[in-house]
Amino acid sequence: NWPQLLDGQMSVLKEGTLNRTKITENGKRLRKNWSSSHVVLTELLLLFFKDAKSFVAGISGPGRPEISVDLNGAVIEKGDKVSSRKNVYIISTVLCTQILIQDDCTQQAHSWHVAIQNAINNLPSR
Ligand code: I3P
Repeated sequence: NWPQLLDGQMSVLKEGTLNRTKITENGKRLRKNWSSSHVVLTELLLLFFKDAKSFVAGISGPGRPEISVDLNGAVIEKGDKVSSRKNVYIISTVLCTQILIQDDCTQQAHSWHVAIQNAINNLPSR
């Protein structure tokens, strides 16, 4: 199992494999490009790594995340309307970036939804 602390700063709340695609970046629509990703949820960030190996390599080292989502002000909702896939959730950030996450296993997808929503609800107030 992974260390409790990531670079001594962030606790890992949940991690595992999910399909993901970015559909909007800074308000600009992107072409969907689904791929499998090693996803790491921390108290403040949702991180998407190429694979588990690059997560182990260290967040600031060679294994830095491909996508880093700031959970502050972010919203997660069901994404059925934006994809033909099942169990899709859409995460929208303050800076108008949107990521879809998906898993064929309804249970898995649901547990990620719950975990991410909880992390958003539990963000330290400023
Ligand atoms: C897209 C690809 C995506 C699909 C998307 C297509 O085509 O098939 O998988 O999204 O549908 O446009 P292309 O490979 O040519 O870019 P979903 O799998 O999420 O349905 P969309 O245009 O309705 O978003």
